[in-house]
Amino acid sequence: MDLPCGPHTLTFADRPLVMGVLNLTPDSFFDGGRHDVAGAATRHARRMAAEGADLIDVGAESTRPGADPVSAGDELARLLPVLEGIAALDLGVPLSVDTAKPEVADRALAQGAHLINDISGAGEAMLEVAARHEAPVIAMHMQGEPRTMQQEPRYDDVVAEIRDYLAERVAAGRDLGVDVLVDPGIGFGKTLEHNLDLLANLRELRQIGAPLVLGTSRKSFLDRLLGGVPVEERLTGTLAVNAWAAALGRADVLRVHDVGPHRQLAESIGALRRRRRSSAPRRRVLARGIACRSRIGVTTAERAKPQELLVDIDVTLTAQPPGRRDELGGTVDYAQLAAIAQAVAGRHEYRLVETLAERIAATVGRETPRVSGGSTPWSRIKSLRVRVLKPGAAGAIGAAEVGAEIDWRP
Ligand code: HH2
Repeated sequence: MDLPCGPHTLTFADRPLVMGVLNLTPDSFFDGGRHDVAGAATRHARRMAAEGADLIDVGAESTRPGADPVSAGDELARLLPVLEGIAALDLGVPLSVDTAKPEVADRALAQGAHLINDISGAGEAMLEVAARHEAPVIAMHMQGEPRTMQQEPRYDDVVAEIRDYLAERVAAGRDLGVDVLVDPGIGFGKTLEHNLDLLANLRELRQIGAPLVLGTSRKSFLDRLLGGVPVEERLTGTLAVNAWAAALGRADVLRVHDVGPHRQLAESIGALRRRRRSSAPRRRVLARGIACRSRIGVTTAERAKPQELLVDIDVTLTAQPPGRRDELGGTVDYAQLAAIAQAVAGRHEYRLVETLAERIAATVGRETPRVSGGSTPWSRIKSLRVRVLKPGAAGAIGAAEVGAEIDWRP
């Protein structure tokens, strides 16, 4: 997917993009005071571009827990000279402005920034600024405000609440023709457990259908997770969490202080993803139309005697290691798939076809039927689809097919 971003294009393909952090603040939790004079800031921007940053995020207000707000005037006084300096370097990299103030975003976009990064979720005024400049926006979730956000954050279901909130911001952006990227806001009004729940369930946030941005870099949840690690020593933890998030959670943009190591991480993930795609076509073993008999139905009368069912089982297998293409150990036995379906159908009474489908799937998953002779099985079941059809019931209501289908994962 390509996202226009001023004269640049953000391409979301095999690897996550690396967004380098440039804080022009005296008080940011990691790089505060290091780049708060214009010369140091532009040098750091150039270094990050050379190390492989895909974007540079320039911020002039610290949002660390407990930070005091900064006026728009002070924020602009820090930002504008640096944006001008970096724009003059022509680094070939889009610049984002990390601000929650629409008036600051407006001036920054006019001065050469290309997208907005708003930790306050990109409200209507911010979306209007973005629309006017035809700039994309990162909408980040935060509970509360930086000064107080870590005092007892609460959620009923942190993943669902944040997914719904971000989906709503994407919809609001779409109404104005603005491309919105989403960010769950790690550490912004979240306990360690909230952060871990979000990181472990990023795919649920991806269902929103917008590019997913993630900022874990050297944050204090790593200190708590790892049992006391100062900010200077959190690079390894950051890399581990970001590798997980990009490889398994499919995070699209990693917002980081350490660009070089993250570009290596991103390239490694990209190479592995391409390799897996080229070397491992998806394999499915099918056993369809398996004739089964079962006492099944909602009413007692229906369950009084067995009825004919047709069961389809589609087994998706894990990738084959190179050089192990035609080996019996790498597949499942479709004769055994049929035998399992018939045994599970005949063993009990069921009221619902989906219950039977689930039982068949769980049994196939547990017993992983191997082809005899495949003495050292190395392949695993990645997922299963089981469909149970009731031909008799379909005929009675004038339908071609009735039944249920479930997707199952180990
Ligand atoms: N985190 C920080 C600031 N901006 N923006 C997005 N989209 N996502 C984040 O997770 C995020 C963010 C906080 O980190 P940092 O800028 O390094 O610190 P400080 O706020 O103290 O300047």
